[in-house]
Amino acid sequence: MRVLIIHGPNLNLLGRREPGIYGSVTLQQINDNLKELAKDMGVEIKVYQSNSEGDIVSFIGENADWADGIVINPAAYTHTSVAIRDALSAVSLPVVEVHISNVFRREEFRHHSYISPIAVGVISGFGPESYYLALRALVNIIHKKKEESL
Ligand code: CA2
Repeated sequence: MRVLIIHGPNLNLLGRREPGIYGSVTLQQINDNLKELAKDMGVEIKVYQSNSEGDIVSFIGENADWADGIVINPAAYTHTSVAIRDALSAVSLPVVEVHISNVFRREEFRHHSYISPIAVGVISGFGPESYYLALRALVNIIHKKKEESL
């Protein structure tokens, strides 16, 4: 089983800026923990971070054939990007949307997501744990899909 992990803009700053909102764990630490968790579950992951909407769209398109599912924190593009939503829809893979913060406790503009309607689920507000929960949930979904298609 293979999963893409995609981090949107500014998440490379995790642990280094705004620890009050996003905590003190770095993106490198989150990725290391995801790799460890994936290994324990027998899953291969490919991790990608970009500050550019177009590069995220291209990455989704170029890696879809390799993957069985996608965990994505689209960051600010959650609230703005029809292009990322269309790219995710086009590849027909299960998508889990992740947020470190609880977006519903924050400003009104963060309450709307272009991604949620095409995701199988959303995990928001558990800090870095949101990513680990998302990976576990996605792996369960992919297992079920594979069983159903047997
Ligand atoms: O809570 C999340 O994971 C968000 O996706 C993070 C985005 C924000 O725009 C979403 O509404 C919710 C922001 C990511 C920026 O990350 C930073 C990390 C450290 C310092 C500054 C920004």
